[in-house]
Amino acid sequence: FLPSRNELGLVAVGFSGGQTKAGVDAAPTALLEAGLIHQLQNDLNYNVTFDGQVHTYADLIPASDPPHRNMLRPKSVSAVTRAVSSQVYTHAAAGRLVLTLGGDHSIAIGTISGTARAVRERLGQEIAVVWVDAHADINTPETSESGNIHGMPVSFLTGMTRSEDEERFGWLGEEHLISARKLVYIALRDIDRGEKEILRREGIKAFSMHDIDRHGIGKIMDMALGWIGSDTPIHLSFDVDALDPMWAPSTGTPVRGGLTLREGDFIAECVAETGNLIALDLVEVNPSLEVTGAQETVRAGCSIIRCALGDTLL
Ligand code: HAR
Ligand code: MN
Ligand code: MN
Ligand code: MN
Repeated sequence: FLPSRNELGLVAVGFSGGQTKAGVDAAPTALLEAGLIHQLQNDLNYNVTFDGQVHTYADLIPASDPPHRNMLRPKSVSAVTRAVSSQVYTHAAAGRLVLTLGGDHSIAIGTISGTARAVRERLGQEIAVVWVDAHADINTPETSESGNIHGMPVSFLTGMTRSEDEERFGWLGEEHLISARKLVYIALRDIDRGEKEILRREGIKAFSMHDIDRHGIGKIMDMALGWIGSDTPIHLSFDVDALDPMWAPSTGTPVRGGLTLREGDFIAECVAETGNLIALDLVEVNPSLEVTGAQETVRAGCSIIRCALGDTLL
């Protein structure tokens, strides 16, 4: 069931409702205009299945969407991620490696739930998630200081946050969830107080920038992939703000002291080398921030994608 070597499903999600800055919804278009599909087809030999649309899900966004349990725009994010989940599921169930272009990181509620369900159905197995980010995005609605759902996706995906309300993430079932034991963070450096407590309590594997400085990225990847084990399908969720703003300035919540471009590419290459990658998200590129730097960030995003999808130097 692991995706056939050269089949790729592409989902373009032009959605920004998980946070408050306009522009992140324009990222898929910017990445595609940079020639991403050509690179995937011609340089990497993928057969790309793509509906040709940057989805905005306009018909799914309700006219009224008041805050609920401290979440901003809960119905909108719920409806969009539900649709994304089924798009990603369809590609994965058809044996395609799934590449999703965000959008803000709330969309991972959709992407990861989609692959989790497909792998559970086909293999009876749980997926592993490698979450590369300056942030842990594991706030519950109650611990969040911002109310932005892009800071909460992991709490929904691990079942720590649950809802009975179908229109506000109640659609997430057991088949969509992941195990906190099979989640690994890399590049963390801006974690909220409540998140630290959650990470500690749940015993979640996390490699911070401090750990990367201490051991080097090579050793960190050995430890991260060793934790996951060799025969587990991996969903790689890559937030471009994991990179230092020197390399990726055009993003909504930049944090200094991050990965070099090479370290980011290396992480992606190591995941590719396992042969177990089943899905990749590239999120939080915001082309409207840093007028001068947007092309740099877009190029960095394309580079991460190529590396994760198996581009090799030699
Ligand atoms: N922790 C903060 C919050 O919950 C900031 C989250 C920022 N998230 C992203 N995705 N940019 O990683 O609001
Ligand atoms: Mn994130
Ligand atoms: Mn982030
Ligand atoms: Mn903070």
